[in-house]
Amino acid sequence: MPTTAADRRSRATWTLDLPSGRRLALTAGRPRVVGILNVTPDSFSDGGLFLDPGRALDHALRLAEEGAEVLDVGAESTRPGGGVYGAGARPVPAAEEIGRLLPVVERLRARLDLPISVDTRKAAVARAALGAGADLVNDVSALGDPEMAKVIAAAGCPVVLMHSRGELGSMQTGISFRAVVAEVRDELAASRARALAAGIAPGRIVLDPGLGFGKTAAQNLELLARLDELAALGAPLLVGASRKSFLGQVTGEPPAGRLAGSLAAAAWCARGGAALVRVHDVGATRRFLAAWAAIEDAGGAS
Ligand code: HH2
Repeated sequence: MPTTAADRRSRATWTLDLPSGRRLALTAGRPRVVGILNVTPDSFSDGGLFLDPGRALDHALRLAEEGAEVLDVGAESTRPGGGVYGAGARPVPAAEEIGRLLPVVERLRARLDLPISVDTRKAAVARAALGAGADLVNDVSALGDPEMAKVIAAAGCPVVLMHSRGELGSMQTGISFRAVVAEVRDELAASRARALAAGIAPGRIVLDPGLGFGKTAAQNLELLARLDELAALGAPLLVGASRKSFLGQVTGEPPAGRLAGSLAAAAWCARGGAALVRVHDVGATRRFLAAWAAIEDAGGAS
C-alpha cells in the first residue's frame, strides 16, 4: 500500500486494450468508477427499475453523465442464496439473459463511447454481448463455464475473475475460511493461473475479491481493510462493495440508501490499491474519490 510520496509515484499502472481499439488506463489506488446497470427484475437494490430497454438506456446515459468510466451491464441477478437473500436469485436461462441484454448493449454501443462490460457467467451470453459491441467480460464465476475462456481468448478482451466459493444458490451456508485474506489471495492466484493456461493474455486479467459471495460480513470487512495484500498479486483489482448487505449491517441503511457505507468502502478500495470500483451511485463516488485523491496528493507534495 503506497504510504509515502515516493511510493505514490511508483503506483502500479496498467492499460487494458479493448477489442474495439479503445483503451482503459488503470492506476492502483486511483480507482476508475464502473457504473452498474442491472437489466433484471430482481437485483437486490434496484431490481425491476431498468428491465425495460428504454429505461435501461436512460439510466446508462445518466450514469455516463455522472462520470461513469465503464458501464457494467448485467441481465441475471447473482445475489447468493443461503443467507440474507433466502434461496438467492433465480438462475436465468442463456436465451432469456441474451434477450434482456442485447437490445441494451446495442443501444448503449450506438450512443456511448465508454467501455461496456458484460456481467455474465455464461459463455453464450458473453459471445453474444461481445458481438453486439461489449468490450470486456465480468464473470462472477471466474470461468466456471468451460467455454468461457475460449470466448474471451478468441475475442482478445479483458476479463474480471471474481472470487467465490460454492454454488450461487447456497454459498452463504457453511462458510469456512481459516484465514480469509490469504485464502482469497491464493484462490485468485489459482484463477489467474487457470485463465493463463486457457490462453488469456496476462495483461487482460482483472481480479476481484468477490465481496458478499460466500463470505460473512466480518470477512467482507476484513478483505476491504486488507485489500493491499490482494493488490500485491500484481493484477488490477476491481472491488464491488456498493450497497451490499454487510455495509447495511454496519450502518443500518436499507439497500438503495447505503451510500454512506458504500463511500466508506470506496475509501478503503482507494487506500488498498484498487484499480476499479463497481458502484450504483456513480456521481457521489466520483466526487468522493476526487476529494480523496486531492487530499492524498496534498500530503504527498511535501
Ligand atoms: N457483485 C454483484 C454483481 N456482479 N461483479 C463483480 N465483478 N464483483 C462484484 O462484487 C459483483 C459483481 C452483485 O451486485 P448487483 O449487481 O448490484 O446485484 P445483483 O447481483 O442482485 O444484480
